[in-house]
Amino acid sequence: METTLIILKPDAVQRGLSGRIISRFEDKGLQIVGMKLMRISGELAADHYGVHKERPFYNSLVSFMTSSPVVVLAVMGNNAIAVSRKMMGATFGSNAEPGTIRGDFGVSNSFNLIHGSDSPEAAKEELERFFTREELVECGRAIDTWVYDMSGDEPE
Ligand code: IDP
Ligand code: MG
Repeated sequence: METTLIILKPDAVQRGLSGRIISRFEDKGLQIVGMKLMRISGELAADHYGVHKERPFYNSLVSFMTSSPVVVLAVMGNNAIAVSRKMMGATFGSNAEPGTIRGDFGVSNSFNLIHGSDSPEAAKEELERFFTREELVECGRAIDTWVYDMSGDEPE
C-alpha cells in the first residue's frame, strides 16, 4: 500500500471541480486518508517546487499556486503513486489524453488542475510537508474486501 500527495490546484477549486476530481479517486477504489482546504504560502510553494527554481515558468507557477486556496489530499491504495499519475494524465492539458483528469477538465498548460507525487521518495517528503501525523487518518473500510482480493497475505 502506498500513500501519495495530491493537490487540487487553485484553478480546480475556483472552477468548482474539486468534488468531481475527488470522486474519481474514490471511484477508482483509492482511499482518502487526509484532506484539507488551505492557502499555500510563498514559502511552502517555494519548498514544494524547489526543483523547478531555474525553469522559466517558476515565478508564474509560484504565484499561481499561492493565488487562491487549494485542496490537499493524501490518497492511499495499491500502487497509489503511479495509479494517480496515470489518472492525472500528461502535464499539459492541451495534450493530456481524454479520460484523464487533465485531459477531461482543462486545455491550459500551466493551469493544469492537479499535482501528484511522482515517486515514493517525493510522496514521503510531500506528505510530511503538507500534513501533520494527526491529520492523516487511516481506518479500514468495509468495502475493502471487494476493492481488493484479501485472500492472501497482502491486498491484491
Ligand atoms: P507534473 O505536474 O506533471 O509533475 P512538472 O514537470 O513537475 O509536471 O511541472 C510542475 C508544474 O509546473 C506543472 O504541473 C505545471 O503547473 C507547471 N509547468 C511545467 N512545465 C510548464 C511549462 O512549460 N509552462 C508553464 N507551466 C509549466
Ligand atoms: Mg512533477
